Amino acid sequence: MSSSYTFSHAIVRQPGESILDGLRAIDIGAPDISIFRKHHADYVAALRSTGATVIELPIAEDFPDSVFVEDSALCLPELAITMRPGAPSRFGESALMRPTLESVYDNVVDLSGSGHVEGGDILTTESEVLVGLSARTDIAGVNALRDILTQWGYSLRIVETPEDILHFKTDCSLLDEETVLCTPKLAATGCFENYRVIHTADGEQASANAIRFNELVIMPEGFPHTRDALLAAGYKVHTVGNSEAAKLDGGMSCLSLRFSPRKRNACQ
Ligand code: CIR
Repeated sequence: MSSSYTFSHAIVRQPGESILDGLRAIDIGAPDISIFRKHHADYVAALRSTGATVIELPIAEDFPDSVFVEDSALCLPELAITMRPGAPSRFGESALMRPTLESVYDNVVDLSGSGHVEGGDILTTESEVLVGLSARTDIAGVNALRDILTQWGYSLRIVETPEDILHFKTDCSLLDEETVLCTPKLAATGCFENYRVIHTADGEQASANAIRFNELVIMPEGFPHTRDALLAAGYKVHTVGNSEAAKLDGGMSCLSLRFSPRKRNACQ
């Protein structure tokens, strides 16, 4: 079993009206909430279609970006680690997520210290945990995360998130044990030298934020050349609209926490 892309569970949170106040690098217009909700429902249906249990959390209007649940925690089979988001408006999202993690995990650990890490900067593969330093993830946070991961037998490798990119995983996704989907720009940093790399097609860099979730590669709609490359490589591809989340720099990975907890009775 490949624990890096085979999952029994996912956690998502429904988007609220306050998503209009969500963070964004460049303002390209307000997200349309009803379209966002439709896309979100399609995303949840795609996760569920693989047989996974999807825990849908209620709207949290106090946290405009809380639909992007991935940034609040790192979920591994043995434990969940709550993050310390680098964006001040998102800091409280980890405490908000904690009770749900406790309901499915025996071990929930908080990232300690004064550093910051957001889940979007973490790519867990079969052999290592890659963490990209970014405007949201700093070295103090990464060192605190390394301390925890080492205790649990994981190896952490620090990588580079290109400067104008929000998160490491904005530009890459794991496809299987040895393969990643990646923008040429991120691949050029050399971080995936030991992996097989499928590049996003020219002009389709925004398709890099996809997820491998059980048998599916779930990717954003509107990137036909990258989609064709994935189909040609033998992946089962499912596309979901992402136009509204993209206005807030969000993509497929940001919208869920994905995991298979080793817990006595992990079901909801
Ligand atoms: C933010 O800037 O924090 C949100 N608007 C988008 C977060 C996207 N999350 C992710 O890439 N993991």
